[in-house]
Amino acid sequence: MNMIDKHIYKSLVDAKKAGEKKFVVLVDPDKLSLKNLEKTIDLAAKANVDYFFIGGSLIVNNMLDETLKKIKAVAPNIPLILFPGNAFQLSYRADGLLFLSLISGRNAELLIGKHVISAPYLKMSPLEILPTGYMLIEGGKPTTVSYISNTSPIPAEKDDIALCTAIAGELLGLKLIYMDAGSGALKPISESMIEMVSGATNIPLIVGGGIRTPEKALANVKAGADVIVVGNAIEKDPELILEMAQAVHSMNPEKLSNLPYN
Ligand code: 1GP
Repeated sequence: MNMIDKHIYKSLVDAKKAGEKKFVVLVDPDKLSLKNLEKTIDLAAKANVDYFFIGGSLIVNNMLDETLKKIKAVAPNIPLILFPGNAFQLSYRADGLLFLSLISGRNAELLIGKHVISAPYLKMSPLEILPTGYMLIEGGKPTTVSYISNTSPIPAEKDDIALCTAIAGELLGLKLIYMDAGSGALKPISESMIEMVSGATNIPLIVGGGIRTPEKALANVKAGADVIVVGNAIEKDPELILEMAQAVHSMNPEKLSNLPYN
């Protein structure tokens, strides 16, 4: 039986209200060896990671289902959220799905086109659908996502464009904003951009791309990010999960007193 309560969005909104920060480990089923996957799941369970995002721009093998099965077996209490790189990356073994609209771009297919194709499947599916305004921010090198999506990211210094894009996303009724510098970004998103966007919107703000240290993760949550996503750095060094999760959770009200990152 699935042990996850299907209330991912409610838990995100409640956490935001309470000033609680969430830490997400991104797993790209194509990149992780089975050995590293097992280690990553073990460490994530120990570190009280809040969610797994599962996805990648180019999942080319049949590892998606296998990965989901494996995580469910070892860490059944951590919700699994699909972060699909394309409309084929669907599995009912997950708990939720980021229904991404690429609002930083002007590619109609990724704003609404693919959604129309996948809508009837998603409507029937048991997955919790999380409508997400996805914003690519320039991160110092061209990313697979900007190449595949045929869109330009928002320039890293243009805080005002990010701000207006996020506000538009919220006004359109999207439930989450995900600002992403892209996997392995050389420059993660600046704290000033995070601060501006989070100050002007009320929906949970997810930030990822190129976050490599617990210090940067902490700086981002202090700037107003509600959810921090790390993939690449953890693929390289799974042990980082413990420090990263601790840094992000050190902001949480009940844990303020005894953690090293205050
Ligand atoms: C990418 O935001 C995620 O879409 C995570 O980025 O792999 O660089 O941590 P990293």
